Amino acid sequence: MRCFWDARQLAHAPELELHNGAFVPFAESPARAEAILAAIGTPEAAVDHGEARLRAVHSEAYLAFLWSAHKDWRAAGRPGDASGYAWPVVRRRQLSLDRIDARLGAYSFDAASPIAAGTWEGAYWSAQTALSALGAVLAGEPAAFALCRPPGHHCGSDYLGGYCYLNNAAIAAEAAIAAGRKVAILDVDYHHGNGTQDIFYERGDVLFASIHADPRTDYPFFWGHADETGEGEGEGATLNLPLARGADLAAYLPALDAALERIAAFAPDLLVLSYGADTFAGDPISQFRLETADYARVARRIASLGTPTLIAMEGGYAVDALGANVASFLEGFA
Ligand code: OKP
Ligand code: ZN
Repeated sequence: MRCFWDARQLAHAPELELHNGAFVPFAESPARAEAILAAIGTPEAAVDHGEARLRAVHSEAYLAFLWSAHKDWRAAGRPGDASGYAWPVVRRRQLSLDRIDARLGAYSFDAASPIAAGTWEGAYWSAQTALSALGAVLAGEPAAFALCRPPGHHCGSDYLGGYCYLNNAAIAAEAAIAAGRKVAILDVDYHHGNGTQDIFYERGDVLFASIHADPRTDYPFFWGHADETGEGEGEGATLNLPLARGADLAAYLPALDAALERIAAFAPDLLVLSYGADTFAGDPISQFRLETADYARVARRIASLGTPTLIAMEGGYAVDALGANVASFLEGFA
């Protein structure tokens, strides 16, 4: 399978994550990409498709914020990575505030996504990697893999969160729609893809289906519940299939079949797959029990749809097993 990647994605290298009052190493590390690269062989370099493709999903104001946030942080005399601490949860409204702390609050929904010096560059090329792999699928490949990192599925049109800054899957989906394709998105990361869901929530022309840990127990908590089915023209075009912690392949496959059945009924001519390997039994921040060999079976079932597919990398934090898990998935798909 053709694989895409750009070394500039490594520029995003946040240092630490504050969690439960203690500093812990940042889980979404450049080492994740290195581990995948070591397992899949030499990928093709991403091609720059420009910033206009980003603006099809993200607001101008959000992109301007993301571009300058770390510089603004430093200009304010602050050390390390930029990270917010105050959020407008109550009566959120449009205010044009200058203070970097206010802007971090306005454009984030959690504190899990620090903005480092190279965050814009890394996120920009992660999105370009998704667009480049999409290009291969639009040109006739049955499937292509985008080694996106940082991931994207928690990020909405005007907010970051969950290690995500630009929504790679949504950006690729919009580009595919612009190329005349009917698009479905399947998200199989352990965590619900709340940003992707939000972007397409009122759209009937894009199906969003997701299998993930029940948000009653797991991040992102506030979205991904089974009763979220879309709104307005999008009513019925969102499908959430939350599973209890501890799910193994036997518990996973019925949900996968339900998602695939819905996708087949929607009859897309292009599938964007948000693939996270954090459903792995050994993942340090997740609680499902898929094994390395299971990814080949999951991938084979998804491939059996026969729909041209862009596979975009999302999470997966067991770095020692990550390469093998991704390779198993890609081999199963092919
Ligand atoms: C990103 B992706 C656990 C903290 C969890 C955020 C998780 C983001 C996951 N110690 N914080 O969906 O893999
Ligand atoms: Zn995840």
